[in-house]
Amino acid sequence: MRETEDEFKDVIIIGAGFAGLCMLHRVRQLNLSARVFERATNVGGTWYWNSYPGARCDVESLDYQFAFSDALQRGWRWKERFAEQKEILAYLNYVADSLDLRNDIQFKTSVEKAVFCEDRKIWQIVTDSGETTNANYLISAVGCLSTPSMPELPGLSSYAGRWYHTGNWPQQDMDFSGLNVGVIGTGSSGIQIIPELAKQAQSVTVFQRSPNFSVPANNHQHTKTFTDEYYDKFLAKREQASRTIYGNASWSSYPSALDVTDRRRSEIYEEYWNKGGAGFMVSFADVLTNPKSNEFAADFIRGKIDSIVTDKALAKILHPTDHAVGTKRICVDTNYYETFNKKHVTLVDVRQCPIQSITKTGLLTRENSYDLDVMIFATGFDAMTGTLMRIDIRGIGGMQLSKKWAKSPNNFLGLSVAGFPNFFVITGPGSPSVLSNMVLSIEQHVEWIARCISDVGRQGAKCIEVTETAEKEWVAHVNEIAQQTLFPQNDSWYLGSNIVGKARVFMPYVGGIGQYREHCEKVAKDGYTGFKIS
Ligand code: N01
Repeated sequence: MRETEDEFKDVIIIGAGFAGLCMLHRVRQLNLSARVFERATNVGGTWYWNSYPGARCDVESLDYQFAFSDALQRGWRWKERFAEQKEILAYLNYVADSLDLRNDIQFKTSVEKAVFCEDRKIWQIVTDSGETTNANYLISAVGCLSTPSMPELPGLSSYAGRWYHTGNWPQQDMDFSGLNVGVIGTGSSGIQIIPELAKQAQSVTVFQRSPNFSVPANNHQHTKTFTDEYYDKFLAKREQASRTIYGNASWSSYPSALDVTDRRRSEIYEEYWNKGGAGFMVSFADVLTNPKSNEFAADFIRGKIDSIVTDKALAKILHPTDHAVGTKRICVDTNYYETFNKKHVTLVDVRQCPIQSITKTGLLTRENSYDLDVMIFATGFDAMTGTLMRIDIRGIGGMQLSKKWAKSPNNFLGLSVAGFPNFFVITGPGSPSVLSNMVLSIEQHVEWIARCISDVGRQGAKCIEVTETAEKEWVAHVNEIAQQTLFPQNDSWYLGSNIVGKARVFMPYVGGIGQYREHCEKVAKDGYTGFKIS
């Protein structure tokens, strides 16, 4: 297509999950034209693709929603404390319909390439259909966990059964009754799907490489009175939450696990365990910074595994021992450990007995072969950068983002990248993102970007780009804070170490969303310090 025929928009947004929908709405409020490109057939992002049985959010439903519209908030009622995937997807459809967003979203369309044209200061965006659109601004709303990671196991193409990845689940409901099912992977996705499969399947064989720490969700239905009362205080709570570390107003911590008696410590862990949810991680303020405090928490969870799983040898295999609690994201489950008391559920320790290959009928480890009708890969994601690095994004001088980020995903505030003008990343590496209530972080980023675009326009300028110096200083700050915690000490997807060949860099900002927000506010208030505006 000739350039003159290309369509022009003020803003192109990639992705129609929470971030893309929110950004589109905000851009429209600025009276700018926008288009969202979305590879799925509908809105939802991660909540569209992760539709496996048991998929649920580990942030409480009442906090996992937008705060920017009172009408939107009051028009929706969450059923449960932790919403299941179907309900979150319904919520996002409700948002898209209520705000009439669909006519600016182009579904079944992937962005393949985006090139910054230096002379005209615009982005030229090419989709998988070959269509080209020009835009002043390019905004990534691709999410942090949107590119599934498949292990390289020989023989998969010869397998006669069905196989699925939890992060790319078919949209229709599936019935596993009477089937022998194998699950590879015991992170959050595996831990959620295994109990659900065990309710249906004839047998479930779990292939575990590393055990994970998991705490009970203690999920329950909301009463109308509770929800009404909560909504009355919703905005005040959100404001309070945005000044905390993880974005949860109802989480509070005891100071240090080392300052209390053994008995008192156990009582406190018990209190958090019974409350349910990831709040267990903040039982004491130093769980993620002091190895001794962390080990107390780890011992408590291992003790719980022993008390739940009746076969003591099996309980031992489920004990996580290779990482500090929370340095891999803690899992939140419903009857995960209990499921291993069922006779038709088998645990295979593939660290002891590695998987050798997939066969025509199932899976072969060093010691056994397993006949499986269905194989489920709950093997995670190329997180935080994987999706963007697969798009051919080229900035100044034709520099490719994937090359720039090959050794480290350098950025400023997790929002902007030197050499890539007029390009913003919502909840990118270098921001709190996955270590916070994601919806809260998304809204904060969307608001910041909208204000920035509007301020640049008001100055009569066309282009905003972060400087190398500001980027370097931010990366140093993010690393310095991470080093004060236990996070960088253990392999995890936070560090990219689950992906072969990926640079090992701790990606999220752990200074807390309160402190992070202050950084962002200051930059904007001081006239976008660290940026060149032209
Ligand atoms: O992925 P993971 P996930 N052979 O990377 C194993 C979010 N999420 O999809 O640890 C055998 O955590 C791997 O083993 P190991 C949440 O943020 C949220 O479960 O590498 N095993 C590990 O056990 C979460 O943290 C919810 O040794 C192999 C597993 O696969 C993030 O998504 C729900 C293997 C991968 O675990 C990712 O979770 C679900 C191999 N070759 C997900 N390769 C909520 O509740 C990998 N594994 C909101």
